Amino acid sequence: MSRIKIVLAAASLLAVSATSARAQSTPPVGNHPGAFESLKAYTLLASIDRGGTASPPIPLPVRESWGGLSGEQLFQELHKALMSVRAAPPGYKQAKAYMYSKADNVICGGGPGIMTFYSEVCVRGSSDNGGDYPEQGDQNEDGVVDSFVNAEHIWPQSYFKSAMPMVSDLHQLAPTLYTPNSRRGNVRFAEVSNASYSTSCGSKLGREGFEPCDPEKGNVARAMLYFVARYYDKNIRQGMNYKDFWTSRVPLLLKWNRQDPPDTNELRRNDLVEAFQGNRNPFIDDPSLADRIGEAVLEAH
Ligand SMILES: [Ca+2]
Ligand SMILES: [Ca+2]
Repeated sequence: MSRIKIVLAAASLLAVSATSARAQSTPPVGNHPGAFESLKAYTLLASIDRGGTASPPIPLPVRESWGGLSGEQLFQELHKALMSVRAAPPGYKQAKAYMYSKADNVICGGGPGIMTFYSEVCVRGSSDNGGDYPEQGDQNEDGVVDSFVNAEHIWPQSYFKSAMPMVSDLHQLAPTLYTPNSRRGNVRFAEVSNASYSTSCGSKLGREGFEPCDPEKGNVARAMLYFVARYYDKNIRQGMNYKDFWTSRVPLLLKWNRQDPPDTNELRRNDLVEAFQGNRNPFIDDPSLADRIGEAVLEAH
């Protein structure tokens, strides 16, 4: 489908659904024809809602539909598409500044702020420096009053020795209060039965690993899927047990991807990250891609 057709399709959906969209909380997803246009329409509505005023829509680049592909072939097509981005990726400092002030800056608590990952509490501010976002009291009820927000690498940076471009890839970064970030450390994701540490939204650390709270489970899964699809042939397994950290986790991540589909914030963020670093996370655009690649193929990477 041409760019013009996509824009027109999104615009007509906007016109048709504008009056009813606010009543709906979940965007339509799936691999039926037109799913992508529907997602884009919701994304545009989200940016209008959150900004308070209607801003001109970002021009929509041509997208691949990946129609008909599955398994290893689909995985490799995604890999190729994700690797063809700008020659000079943004540096880590720039990426964090953009994340705090733009990609993850939303209207929360009555003004601009960051909805912190692993806690789901709003820390007010609009600065590009994580040090300017102190927790107000113990907002996330983890027993610590944190004085700043920093960047969580969902695929821990120690496993790729903080190398570029992985370290600054915003599709796998998230703004977190300092303590939940350090408690997650570099442990694997898991379902936790007895928590030794927890936050108010239900993120937990335990013997099994680290469990993000329910509204973040799909976000974590799609960030992990993106990371492996893009970087599986890079040096991302240093000093770790890959079977323990990735292979054994694939069924759980696929479940989390289905359980928590992309919401308007995640769609909005995908657009903003693309505007900054030049590529999207296709697992957010089409959540059916993960199951179409399938457990066995993902485990083999
Ligand atoms: Ca706290
Ligand atoms: Ca979510």
